[in-house]
Amino acid sequence: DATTGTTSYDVVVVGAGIAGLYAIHRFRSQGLTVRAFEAASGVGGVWYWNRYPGARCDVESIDYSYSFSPELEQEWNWSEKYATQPEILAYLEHVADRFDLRRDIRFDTRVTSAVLDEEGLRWTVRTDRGDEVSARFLVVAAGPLSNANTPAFDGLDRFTGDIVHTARWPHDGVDFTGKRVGVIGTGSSGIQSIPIIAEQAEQLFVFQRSANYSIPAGNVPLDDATRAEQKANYAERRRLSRESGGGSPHRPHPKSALEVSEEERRAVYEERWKLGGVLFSKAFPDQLTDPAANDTARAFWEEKIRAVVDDPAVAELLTPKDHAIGAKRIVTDSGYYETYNRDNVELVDLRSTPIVGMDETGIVTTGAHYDLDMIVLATGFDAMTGSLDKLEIVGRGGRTLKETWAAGPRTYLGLGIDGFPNFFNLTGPGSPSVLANMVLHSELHVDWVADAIAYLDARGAAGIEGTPEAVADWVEECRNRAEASLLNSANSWYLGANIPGRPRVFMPFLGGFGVYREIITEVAESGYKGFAILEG
Ligand code: NA7
Repeated sequence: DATTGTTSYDVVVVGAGIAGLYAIHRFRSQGLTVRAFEAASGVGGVWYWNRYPGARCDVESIDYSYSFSPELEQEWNWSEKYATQPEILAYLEHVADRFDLRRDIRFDTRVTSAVLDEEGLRWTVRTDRGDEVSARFLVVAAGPLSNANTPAFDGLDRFTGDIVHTARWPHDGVDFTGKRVGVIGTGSSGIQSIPIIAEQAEQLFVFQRSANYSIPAGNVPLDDATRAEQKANYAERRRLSRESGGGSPHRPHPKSALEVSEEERRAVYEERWKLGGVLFSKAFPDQLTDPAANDTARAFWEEKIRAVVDDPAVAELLTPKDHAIGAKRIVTDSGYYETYNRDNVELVDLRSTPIVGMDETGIVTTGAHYDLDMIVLATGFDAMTGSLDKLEIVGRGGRTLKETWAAGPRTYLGLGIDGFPNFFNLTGPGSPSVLANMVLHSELHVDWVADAIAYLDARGAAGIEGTPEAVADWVEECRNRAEASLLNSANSWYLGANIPGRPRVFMPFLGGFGVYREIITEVAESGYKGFAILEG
């Protein structure tokens, strides 16, 4: 380690976002030595980088909080039902300070490679700042949505105005006043930032390739009484969240969407609509498996949106045509559809007039030239595996993870990969992370890994490695679950479908958070069934 001179650790943690921060705390409290590397200048991961205006979490603040410390739960006061990016970042900075985590993090340092020593079962980790350290365990907490995607638009570098990416937003903000702005992309990042950009800009053009389903956040400030009530019931709220499909305390209606009366169905959807955001996709248990059930939710959504958007032709363009509602993550917005009633906003349909490229002064589509001062790329991420690909992870026989996963990621429980002993990739492919509450999921993974290390240490064992059979079975299990779901048919980042050249494989585990938690807990309790325990 270039600063301390220490070169040997129990664990190297890559990334100091939600999972990485807790990993440092948990491993340390178990007496392990930890070195964390973080490419950014501060903690927070996704909440450090994504500073675009309007950035907000789509899980309620009270649930999108660490559960490992009851004191922390009681001390921290969220100001809104759905927290903004600055507030979540402030929370994560508070956690880093409160648990004195920064002393084990090297900031502004990107891990460039991790190479396995097969004999000694150690990982040699190198960084772009010249560090070379060795660790028994490699824990990657680089985040499933961290590698920003900039599509290869022809002539993008010729554009003489400003270009900003939502996932690399400048720290001192962006002033849109008096500007002609083009936003490309209508996922969460586009849909959350567009209403705010529209208020400031002289003219806003939204370049939409696929329409998305978005639902108002229904955000409200939290008053003292609500907070007190939430905190008094925190333990129960956590219990329900841990058992649930998505890591929050809400449950779907017990019956199928097609079993209930029209009146009851509407009442259930109305209630979910008021709750706001992403949970609308789970109002009924069969909504994401049965197209007819899904259709009832879609019809309800469509009615709501058509009532907001003045121009029926624009409302039609804003209505998704190619995926079931919830098959891509439903966006949680604040005033998105209303934005299209403004005189200074124009929706450009890239399906009928695709982008040809950029020139010095703007964006050229097959239909027109759009004169712009600024282009905002809200074009998402090379998700789930993109950040791992940038790390050169070399396992047994000199084989890289990238080669091993060329046809799609292969894991056992998301936690074990044959050929890569003592390597744990947190919240990645093979786990339900991106479909669940990322904070509770990160804790689940970190606790599982910490317990596995304790298990090895108690036996004097040197390592743990998913067996090829267990990996093959889990890949099959994940595939079967995906094939039974409507999520498998959308062109989403869950399948890498947004990145040219990626194999089309549904990457998350679709059985739900509670079920996944039971499975991995049972595996640990059974003495790590499906893993080989390696002797020193
Ligand atoms: P998303 O959801 O992947 O959205 C990216 C958007 O950018 C989406 O509308 C894409 O259209 C569009 N896009 C991507 N490439 C292009 C090109 N080449 N041309 C035109 N449009 C393009 O990313 P976000 O950052 O919004 O959100 C990611 C997750 O973060 C979100 O799901 C939440 O979980 C939080 P497409 O749909 O591919 O046609």
